[in-house]
Amino acid sequence: MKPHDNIPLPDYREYSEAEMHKRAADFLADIRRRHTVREFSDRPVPREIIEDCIRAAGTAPSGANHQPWHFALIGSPEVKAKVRRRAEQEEHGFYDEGKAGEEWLDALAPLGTDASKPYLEHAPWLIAIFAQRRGGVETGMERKNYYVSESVGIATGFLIAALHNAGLATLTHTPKPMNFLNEICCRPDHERAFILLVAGYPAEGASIPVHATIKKPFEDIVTVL
Ligand code: IYR
Repeated sequence: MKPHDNIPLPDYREYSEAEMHKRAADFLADIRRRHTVREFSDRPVPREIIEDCIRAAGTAPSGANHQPWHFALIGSPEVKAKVRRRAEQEEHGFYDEGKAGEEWLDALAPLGTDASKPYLEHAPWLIAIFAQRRGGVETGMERKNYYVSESVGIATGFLIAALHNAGLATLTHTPKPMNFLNEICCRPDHERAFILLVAGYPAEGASIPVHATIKKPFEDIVTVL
């Protein structure tokens, strides 16, 4: 075993039980207002806001603290246009050329989605999230990473919550396959495109599918032992 150093837990804050009840309820009320949006305004959003949200994502727990993620922040209209063109190509194969299969298309029908993805150009920011198969606690290391999907999934959750907290709408977009993002974002082969996150203001009059508002009752998602 290698020696390890510890430091006293920094920054922990204990709340009274009353405060805890209020904070838990307030967070619930706030996160309940988050909805995935597919109609975005082209109103600009300052880059520093998105960058702070990515900093928040970067604090997520990860396997062996290797932080196996990379966030490619895309604001350039030319790059967004490229992403849209390549994503729509893949989505065309998915929706219109049989790649999805009947069961998948049937599951998506209540969302009303199709191969057209104008928001990839309209929204001010796209964040291509990459999962690193190899890396380490410092950039440039070549060690094996662990629990990569779990770690990047948690970081993505932090990012979505941070963007919502900042007042921005998000969409998790996953064209299949997504490896064109490696090429466009100049990311190496040992990184796998995980999710393409769209972030910005919702378009005026934006709507969401009724299907997306159906949330499982608490009793169905929890077992208390
Ligand atoms: N990537 C496609 C299809 C799609 C798949 C799932 I699973 C969704 O929850 C939503 C869409 C698209 O973005 O249209």
